[in-house]
Amino acid sequence: MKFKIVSDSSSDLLTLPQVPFASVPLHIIVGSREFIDDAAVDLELLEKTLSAHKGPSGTACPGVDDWLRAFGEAENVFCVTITSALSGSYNSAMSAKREYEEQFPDRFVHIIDSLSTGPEMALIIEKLQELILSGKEREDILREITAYTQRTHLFFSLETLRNLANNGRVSPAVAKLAGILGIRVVGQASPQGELQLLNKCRGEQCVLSNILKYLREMGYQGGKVLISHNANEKMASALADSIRENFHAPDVRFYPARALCSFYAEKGGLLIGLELG
Ligand code: X90
Repeated sequence: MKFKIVSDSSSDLLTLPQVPFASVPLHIIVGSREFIDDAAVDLELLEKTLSAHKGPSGTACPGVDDWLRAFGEAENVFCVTITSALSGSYNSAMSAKREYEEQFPDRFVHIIDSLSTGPEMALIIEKLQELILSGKEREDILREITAYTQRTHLFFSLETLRNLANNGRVSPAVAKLAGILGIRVVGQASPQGELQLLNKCRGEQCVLSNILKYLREMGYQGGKVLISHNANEKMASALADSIRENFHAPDVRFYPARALCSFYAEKGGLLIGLELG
């Protein structure tokens, strides 16, 4: 196998139609129960368990062996991880890369720190698939994907930052700013791969018009958009429609997030990955 794409499960992708792909699950721990974010995870049961649970809950990133298993026998691996600013996933993938290349000197692993998550990772992965299918050589793929990651972006709308704050992924000050019932925060992945809040909104219309405004300000011109949501198909679909209409965007898709992003984005959360330029 010449090329393989690997990511952790925060990309929300389980398979790719045309290129060998593996997703390496993160784990969600709720009291004494552990949910593995793979194809078999019961998202409804996770949601029920979380709502009923009063104590702490958390997550764990993949270990080095999990990554090594996913790299498998591939000659060239392109691997995309969740932001290294919020998770150990990237570091663990880097250790796996070192072991893999030491054990098989003729093989190559390139790890991309997405400095983001969810749909922005999915954009990078779909672009990798396209580059591989077009028959390009490894060095060209590497150059083009590096340039591509400079023109993707992630916005989000969240109804609560509780799980992020309880797990130390946002500062208590940021969580406090967002902590009022009925308020949604709109934000983006910062250049350092952290959460950056942009505005607070009461009501869906405010979120939708804010996101359109930020897209315009960024110079978005109708590139591909992927939207993942936690139990909020209605808003995801409304946002997709207005992006299609306002920017004549031909490729705007939405889908439910899987376990890791659902846990942190929480009910009602939306993540929006987009291509600029
Ligand atoms: O290693 C681990 O246990 C995983 C920790 C992941 C923490 C962050 C997950 C964020 C999920 C929330 C909104 C989008 C934030 C984007 C900032 C880059 C989604």
